[in-house]
Amino acid sequence: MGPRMREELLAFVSERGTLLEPDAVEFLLSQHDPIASLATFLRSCHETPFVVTLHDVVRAGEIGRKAATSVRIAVAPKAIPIPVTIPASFARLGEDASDRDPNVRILRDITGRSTCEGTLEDFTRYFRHRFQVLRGMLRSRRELAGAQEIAKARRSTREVRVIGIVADVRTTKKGHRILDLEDEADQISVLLPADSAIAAEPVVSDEVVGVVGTVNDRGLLIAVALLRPDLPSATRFHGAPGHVRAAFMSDIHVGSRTFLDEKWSKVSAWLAGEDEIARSIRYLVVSGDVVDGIGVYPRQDEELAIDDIYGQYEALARMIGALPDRLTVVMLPGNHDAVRPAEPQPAFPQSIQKLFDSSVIFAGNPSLLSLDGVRVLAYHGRSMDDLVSAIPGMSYHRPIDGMKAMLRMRHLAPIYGGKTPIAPEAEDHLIIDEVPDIFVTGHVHSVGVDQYHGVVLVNSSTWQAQTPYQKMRNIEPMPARLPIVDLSSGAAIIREF
Ligand code: D5M
Ligand code: FE
Ligand code: ZN
Repeated sequence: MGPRMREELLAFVSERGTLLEPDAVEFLLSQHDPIASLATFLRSCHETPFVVTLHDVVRAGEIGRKAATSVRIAVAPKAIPIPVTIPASFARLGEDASDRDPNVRILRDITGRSTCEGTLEDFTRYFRHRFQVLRGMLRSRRELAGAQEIAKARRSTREVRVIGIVADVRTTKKGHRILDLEDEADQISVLLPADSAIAAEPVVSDEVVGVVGTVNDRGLLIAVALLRPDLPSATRFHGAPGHVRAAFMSDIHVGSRTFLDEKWSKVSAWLAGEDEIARSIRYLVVSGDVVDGIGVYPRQDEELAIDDIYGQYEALARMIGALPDRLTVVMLPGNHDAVRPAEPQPAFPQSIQKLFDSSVIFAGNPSLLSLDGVRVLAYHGRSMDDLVSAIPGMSYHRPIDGMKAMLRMRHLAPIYGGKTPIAPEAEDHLIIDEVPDIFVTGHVHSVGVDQYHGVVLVNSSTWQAQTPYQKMRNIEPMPARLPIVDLSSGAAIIREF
């Protein structure tokens, strides 16, 4: 389908005051009548959604399963251009952000609260805490009411419900999946039959799941249902009064030769300019990898433009200092930054904080923030590397899928012992305990906005071009995109620079 159709489709979308996810655009353009397909979907909604996802349009009405499969294959491997259609209402409703005082609180992070020494007792205590909290969430699910301890369930001849942490997961030659589930006292092997839908469910090590099934005469639990803590089905977006916006960045990688300084100048000038949307942005959340760091990977020195760690933060401090005063910046570390690599990571040390204007607020990774009362869970996203390796079909190009998986598991970094180093703190700070209004990650150098059970999802792009390492691994970044979320409605847009 030609560029005319694309334009018409985007114009239609903008007229309706909604946005189309890039995958959804490509999908619709592969349909016989893209606008009619979209209109059918919109008619089926009670309210116009702020973003229409691939999932939405695939499910909508007459669109067959076959088409969905072929499109998934067609769009998966390459980066897709983001349509920069901004609904007129987004610009019109904006409120001047300089009219009110900023209201930022860090509700939760590890800074100053680390207790971990890495002893064996620390590990045991850490996993017990993870298990108990997530089991508590699972127990409140109707399907798992009355869940039994594994030791008791294994002797039952009736249908049982158990909750355990996944110690191992494997696939048999016949395509069955076997989970080894553990609770505090016992363990059991669970079979997800090859011919059932649950066998296709991705399960990862160290997540906590619930199983309904029957134990056979060999002590194997044959599952009929697999349950995750997940989010309640409809969470309400707790909007702030007034249409003030937050913008999201990450992975600036200052100090790298591939840092995109021209793109940075563009976004910086736009933020300081007269654009109505720019003027409505009050908060800028920066979710890690703010500089490229030193010695993060082998032979990094060959790719550095600034080879001094303080020099990198000083350059960043100048860039942040040049942003307009109405912006309150909240900054987290990532895996390239100068704090301990193990998660949860504390906020930057004083030696780095003092390089910045006093208006910058430093938080740990992850952290739960409140911006005008809107709860933002910000996490750099290192665990995406492990999810991409563990879950078939998961891709660096679709970080939103990984974020939804995290929400279903109610955990930011379920897999222990992979690429994501995790410090065994007394409590598991990587559990998604409270349901946020906005969930943001970075790290994968892609971009996306979506929602899941009422939570706005944001993946916050990068300001670094493709690195030689990413080229080798065929990771195509989508740099210089700025996701912006309206803190009153939860509506989200992506602005490209
Ligand atoms: O990560 C930027 C992107 O590059 C992200 O998609 C992960 C990928 N990446 C980087 N290093 C590795 C390693 N060692 N293994 C797998 N994937 C990797 P950043 O944190 O900016 O380096
Ligand atoms: Fe990065
Ligand atoms: Zn990173």
